[in-house]
Amino acid sequence: MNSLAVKDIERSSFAASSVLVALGSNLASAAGGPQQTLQAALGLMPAFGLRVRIRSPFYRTPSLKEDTQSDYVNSLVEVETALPPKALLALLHRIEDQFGRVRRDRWGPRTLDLDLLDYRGLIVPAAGRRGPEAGIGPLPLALPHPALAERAFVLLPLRDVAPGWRHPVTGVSVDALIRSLPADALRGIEWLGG
Ligand code: PH2
Ligand code: MG
Ligand code: MG
Repeated sequence: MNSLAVKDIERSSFAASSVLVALGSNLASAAGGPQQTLQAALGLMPAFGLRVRIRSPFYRTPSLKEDTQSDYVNSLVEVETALPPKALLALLHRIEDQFGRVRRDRWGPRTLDLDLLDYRGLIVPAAGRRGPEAGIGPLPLALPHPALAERAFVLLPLRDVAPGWRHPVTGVSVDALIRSLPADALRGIEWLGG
């Protein structure tokens, strides 16, 4: 009989091929407020060789780390790129810089944050420079993004863009990750559309 072995089915569900980038902003930039900043960053991506294939709606989300900080606007895109992951991460940092990103402290408010969440299912463990000693500069490449599974502001737009997505390390689906968030994790999140 011509059927797939279970191990092949498992492998095929892990065979992620997309490159996913999360966008966030909670400070105005020269382009305008947070949502306009995200729009402008998306508009600039093709000039940097990044083709945006799918974009999620925008969400207004309470700041995760500091309830004294302004709300964020978050979104998420699937991009097409010929760049390898380290070069892509460096490019994302350059685009952040173009929007006046200033790094004063690790969790400070930001004009533009572009996080590489998943690069075709590749696994690159987080090495060095994390935690309190990490300083305030950009962190080295880690894939998938280490905090992705706990963040409603990433998981909701991720489900919009890639509903069949599974965590490359655990195999847990994006739906199951959303369901296992703490009860209050979705509180205050507003769907902005767009
Ligand atoms: N990004 C952070 C810290 N906290 N909170 C929300 N709601 N959205 C973010 O994008 C975000 C955050 C660090 O990058
Ligand atoms: Mg970042
Ligand atoms: Mg971030």
